[in-house]
Amino acid sequence: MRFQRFTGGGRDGAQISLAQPALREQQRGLHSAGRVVIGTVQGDIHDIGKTLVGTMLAANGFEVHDLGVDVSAQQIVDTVRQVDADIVGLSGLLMTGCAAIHRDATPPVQSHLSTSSVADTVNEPSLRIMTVNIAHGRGESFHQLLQDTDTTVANLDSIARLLRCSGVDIVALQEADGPSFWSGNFNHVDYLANNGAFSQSVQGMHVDGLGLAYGTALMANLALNNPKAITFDPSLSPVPKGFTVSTVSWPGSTGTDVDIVSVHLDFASKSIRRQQADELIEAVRRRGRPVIIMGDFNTGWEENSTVQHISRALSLTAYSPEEAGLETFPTFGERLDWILVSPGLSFRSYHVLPDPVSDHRSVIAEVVLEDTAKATRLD
Ligand code: B12
Repeated sequence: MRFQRFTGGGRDGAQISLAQPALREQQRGLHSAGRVVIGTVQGDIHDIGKTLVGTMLAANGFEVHDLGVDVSAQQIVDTVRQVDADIVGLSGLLMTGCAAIHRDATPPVQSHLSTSSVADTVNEPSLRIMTVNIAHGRGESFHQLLQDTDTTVANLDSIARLLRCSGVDIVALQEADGPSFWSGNFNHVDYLANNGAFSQSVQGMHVDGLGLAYGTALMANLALNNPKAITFDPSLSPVPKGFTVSTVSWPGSTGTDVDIVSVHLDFASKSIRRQQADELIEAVRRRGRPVIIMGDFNTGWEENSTVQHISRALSLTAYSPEEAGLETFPTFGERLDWILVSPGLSFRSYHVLPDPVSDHRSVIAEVVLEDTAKATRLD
């Protein structure tokens, strides 16, 4: 199946509904020029352009099966088979729908080493960043022990497709496995870097032993300098957590180095989270650079929460912290995954992606260096 991109538009819904009866009248008596299945892809509800196109096709003698909006790949495939369609037309205006369109169209992924370089992947003075808790490759299922390796690989393939489709420069991963008996005995970060087309990766194993290895990681198409992985004081929690940090040179701005952190904080106890946060704050201060901290903070923006504590201590900004609709943990409807940026950096865009890659949803943002001030050092 080939996809073609259309641009343009500019009519409104009222005009379409006025035009439809007349067009249907005109269509009567014509024999079908072909069967068309049309719809707006999953996660997307924009339908003005799609309806306009469907109406014009119907007026020109096509038999149009309009599936409406937020249509899954399976619904499309089923209808194509059912009506024996000649043409499939998919509409999608959201960048986040891109992975849904590609899900069934992308050929099986082969392992390959990325050949991309800083020069050919980053030419804007902004950074496209993403954070995602990949939950040991279990997708939305209950536990990784209960699934076979093929399922783990298929789940990671979905994440790799999302990463390629989103075109991010840097991604922060949490619950990212090294070879572990419960998730196929292979390194998930290496697999995602190869299949998601990242040239660099840094992985911090906060748990390592007894056949299990996992933690936080960064993958990028920029040089990841001064990499370091810190596991929080293990006496704090029976399930060790920590963070991975590296420095990147801001694309297009000589001399601006920024630390990028992928962090995972304790899920069970606020006091443990607070102590882990203090370790993180101290380490970030010691490095002395502007910072972007991304990850699973296991806490929302409520009064005095750990995410607020970190933001305040390091003067970091979160994107619209009180805004509804940016929840990342659907089970409890909570916003647990955050991106915090230093003064001098700001968000050009920020989205929570609908793709069900794990029990968490991924967050994608474009961050720009403000013209007036270079990002502030934390000393
Ligand atoms: C109207 C609109 C809405 C309306 C949609 C109403 C409706 N019933 O469709 C509402 C308010 C609901 C809406 C919601 C949102 N929107 Co909106 N929306 C727009 C807007 C302003 C116009 C789109 C439109 O209808 N254009 C007119 C039609 C006629 O043109 P068209 O869609 O391009 O269609 C033409 C071609 O593309 C082509 N075509 C289209 N489909 C098909 C299919 C086939 C088969 C073919 C052959 C051709 C074809 O032919 C058409 C005729 O020329 C655009 C901005 C813009 N100027 O495009 C943002 C825009 C698309 N929305 C945007 C966003 C982010 C959102 C929200 C996420 C906002 C939010 N935070 O809630 C939500 C999305 C919710 C969801 N899950 O989908 C972004 C998307 C950014 C991105 N690339 O990811 C845009 C680009 C605005 C922006 N600059 O930020 N939106």
